[in-house]
Amino acid sequence: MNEKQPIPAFRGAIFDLDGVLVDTARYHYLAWKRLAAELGFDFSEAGNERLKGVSRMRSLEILLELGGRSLSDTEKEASAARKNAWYVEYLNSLDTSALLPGAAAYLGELRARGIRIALGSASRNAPLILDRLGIRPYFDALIDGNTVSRAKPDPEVFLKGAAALGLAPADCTVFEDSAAGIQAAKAGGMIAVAIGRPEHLPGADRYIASLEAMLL
Ligand code: B16
Ligand code: MG
Repeated sequence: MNEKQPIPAFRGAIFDLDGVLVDTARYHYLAWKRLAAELGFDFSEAGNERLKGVSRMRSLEILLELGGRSLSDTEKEASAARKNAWYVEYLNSLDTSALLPGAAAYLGELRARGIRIALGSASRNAPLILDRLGIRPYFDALIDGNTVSRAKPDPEVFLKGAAALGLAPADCTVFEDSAAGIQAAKAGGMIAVAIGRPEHLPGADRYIASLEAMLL
């Protein structure tokens, strides 16, 4: 992977959370697996890959599809709430070891350079996660699952991020680990840096293995 492809200078950075700054996929997996077990089927780690970057309700629908089950809307609401309660319980053991390589150092470096920073995540638990990891003070704006109505690949989350930073989309770089997120960033007119490989995340302006590659 060529990690040194140049990208244009930018004034704002917008970060996805899970898979970019922090690894909470394991906790999501354990909570979904517990729900699947209650519903009478097994849920594999391979299945969990399909839930990354996807909203809570859409994740539940994919899980039910994989298990060959269907639930009423009311049952779905209750199941999603149960999964989330377990997930939040697991988050109690979250500590700075869950921060991905280079994440805290790069946030610090951007702040020192006067770059404005926003979060652009699908997670409704984003504020809790940022607080537990002690990285909330780095952010000028938080846009998350509580503030957006349209899921990625719709660009809403990143357009709101740029607006909250007082910047034009073209002045912002988005850091993302999901294909839908890369599509959303490009649809919004932003520079997109993918954490991952081109074959999984087509259309980005640069590919890196982790934020460590961004450090000066
Ligand atoms: P919650 P991101 C996403 O976060 C996760 O990748 C995805 O697995 C999860 O279902 C989604 O947030 C919603 O999370 O249930 O906590 O609201 O990658 O957009 O930061
Ligand atoms: Mg993500």
